[in-house]
Amino acid sequence: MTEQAPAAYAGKRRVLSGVKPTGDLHLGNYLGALVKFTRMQHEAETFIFVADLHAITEWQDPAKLTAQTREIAAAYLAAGLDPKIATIFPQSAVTEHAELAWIFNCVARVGWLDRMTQFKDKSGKNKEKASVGLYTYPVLQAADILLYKATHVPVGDDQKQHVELTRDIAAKFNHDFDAPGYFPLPEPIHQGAGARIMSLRDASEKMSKSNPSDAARINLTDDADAVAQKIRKAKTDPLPLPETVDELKDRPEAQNLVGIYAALDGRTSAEVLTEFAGEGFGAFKPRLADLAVAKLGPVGTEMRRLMADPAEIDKVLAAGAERARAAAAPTLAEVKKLVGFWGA
Ligand code: AQP
Repeated sequence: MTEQAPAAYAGKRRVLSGVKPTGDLHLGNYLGALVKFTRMQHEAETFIFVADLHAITEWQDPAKLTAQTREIAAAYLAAGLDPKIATIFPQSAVTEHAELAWIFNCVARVGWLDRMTQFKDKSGKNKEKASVGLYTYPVLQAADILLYKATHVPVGDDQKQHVELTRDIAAKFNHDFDAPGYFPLPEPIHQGAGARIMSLRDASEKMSKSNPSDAARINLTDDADAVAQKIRKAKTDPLPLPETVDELKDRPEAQNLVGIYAALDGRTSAEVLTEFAGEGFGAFKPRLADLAVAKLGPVGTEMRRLMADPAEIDKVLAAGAERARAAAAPTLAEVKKLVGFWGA
């Protein structure tokens, strides 16, 4: 579908994103999400949620879900999100997300969802046993975005397809309910450096909270010793670092570690190689560990301080939920009217 974003939205940037409370936040989440959110809050009206509705597409221990939700909020704040600027809230506290998702379930086509590669990746060989929620979660994502009429969505490589789907749902809704231009067609903002940090144990997989091996990721709450040890044990090859990025192509582990160094230091991989070409991992890894500890240490310390005061985090989440609801409720009311629901 090719509908253009209407002129009414030109210049008004509204950005939305979130992280699932599914376990310990790691370096990939930090570089791929938190650092970018912190920058975004100064460039656009920013809504950042804790994606608890998405989290339960795979079973979460109820006793841990609340704590994990607070942990994500603590990470947002520790990374530099300012609740006076950005709206920070738990997704489930704004029930409009689920209501709009249902309506969008009736707009999206089965064929569209069948093409989503993430479902295939996440459900693996056990597709029959995956939850229905996991299958339709890109529709919930579309509701998250369009509820706030977000114009831009920061995405990693694996999420681009979902923004396309969101655009298709927006265009079909606008068409089916005779409301041209009602929903804007959001644009993906590509993440650039840090878009995909890979596992330290197997560079063909991304670093992920749900990987059962803790050694595969650097958690934001790891202490300096743990960070250094995980980097020391990270899988590598015996060759020295090359002079050009091109020569890293068939060396995924080396490419990953150089990429992590570059993202943490705000440089390109090429610049990092200029400094380290010819050095072995014996020399490179301790330098990477020092850099990781210097960058992540203060974030972990602040997260621990915040997590020791859950009431403070709850205050931020409650205030954010109220602000988010105020933005979301008018959209849902209009949508219900457009759909023709009684009393709307
Ligand atoms: N390895 C990664 N490299 C760069 N960015 C990453 N993100 C996640 N992993 C990496 C970014 O973090 C944000 C939040 O992701 P999420 O928790 O909502 O879902 P996810 O992408 O599925 O993250 P995980 O850690 O892999 O969680 P699990 O294991 O529960 O599925 C997103 O912006 C994502 O791009």
